[in-house]
Amino acid sequence: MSGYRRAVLSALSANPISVTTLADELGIGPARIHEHIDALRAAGFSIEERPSGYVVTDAPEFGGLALEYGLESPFSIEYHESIGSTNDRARELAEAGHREVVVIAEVQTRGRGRLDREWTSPPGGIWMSVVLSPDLPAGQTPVLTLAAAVAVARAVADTGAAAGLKWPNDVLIKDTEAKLAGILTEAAGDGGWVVLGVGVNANIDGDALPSGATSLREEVGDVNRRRLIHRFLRELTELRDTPMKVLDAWRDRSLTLGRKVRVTTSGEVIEGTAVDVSMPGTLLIDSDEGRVSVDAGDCEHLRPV
Ligand code: BT5
Repeated sequence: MSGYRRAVLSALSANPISVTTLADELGIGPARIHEHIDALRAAGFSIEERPSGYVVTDAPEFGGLALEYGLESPFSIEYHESIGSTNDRARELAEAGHREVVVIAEVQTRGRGRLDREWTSPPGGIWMSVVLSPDLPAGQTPVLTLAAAVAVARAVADTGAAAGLKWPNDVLIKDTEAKLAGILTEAAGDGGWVVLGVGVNANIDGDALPSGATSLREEVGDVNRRRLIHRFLRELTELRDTPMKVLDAWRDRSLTLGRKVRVTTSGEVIEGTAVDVSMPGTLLIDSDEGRVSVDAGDCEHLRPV
C-alpha cells in the first residue's frame, strides 16, 4: 500500500485541507494528490469538497486502509484479503520482534481453533490476531484469553447482541448459547510475546457455519466490522494490564459460573458445579471429590435434568 495514500487519508481525516497545502506538506504535486483522492473514493471512502478543502466523512466497513481510519488504539494493522491463519502470521511477526500489531484477514484458508481444530473462516467474518508485549509475569498471561473474551463481548454489545462467556475461550449468544466467537491464545515460552487470535462470526450466513455456531448477521443483522474491531481494541487496551479487573468483568458476563459442567482435560473428565475463576484464568469446580482447579480444557455446560 502506498505510504502517500495512507498519508493523504490521514491528513483528510481530521479537518478539511486544501490540495495545495497537502501537496506542499507531502512534497508531491497537486495532480498526484487528486489521484490519491480518486483512488480513496474508488476504495469506498466518502470524501467531501468543502470551501476550506477536502475531508473524509465516512469509510468502508472493512479493508486495510479502512481499518486504520479512526483507529485510536496504539496498534498497527496488517491486512490480508486472504491468508492461511492470522495466528500463524502473527507468530511470525512476533518471532521477528514485532509487537502491538494486529493481523486481520477477510478470509482464512487454514483457520485454527485450539488443539489444531478447524476454524471455519469465510468472508464477512472478523479473523484477527493481536501481537502483544504483555506487561504481566509469564505465568499470568493466560488471563489475556479472558480479557479478549470480555473485550469481544463488550464490542458485540454495541451491535445489540447479548453475548455471554463460556470458560475458557468462547463467546456465546446468551439465550441460545450458540457460539459467536472464539479465542486462540499462543505465547512465547518466556512470556516475551502473546498472540491473541480472535474469530468473530460477523456478516456470515448461518448455513456457512458449523452446527452450534451463529453469526451477528443471524442475530442482529449485518454490522460494521471496522467499528467492532476498533471497539474491541480499545477494550483490550483498557483490560490488558489489569488482571483483577479482567476476572471481575469475566465473572459478570459468565454463563459458566453456577452451572453444572463437564470439563475434559488432557488427562481426565471432571463433572461438578463451576463456582469461580481465579488467576490466571483457572476454573474452580465443586465435584464429588471436592474442589478441583482446572487450568485448561474443554467445557460443556450440562443442562439441568
Ligand atoms: C476456538 O477454538 O474457539 C478458537 C478459535 C480462534 C479462531 C481465530 S480466527 C483468527 C485466528 N487465526 C486462527 O487461525 N485462529 C484464530 P476451539 O475452542 O477449539 O473451538 C473450535 C471448534 O469450534 C471447532 O472444532 C468447531 O466445532 C467450532 N467452530 C469452527 N469454526 C467455527 C466458527 N466459525 N464459529 C463457531 N464455531 C466454530
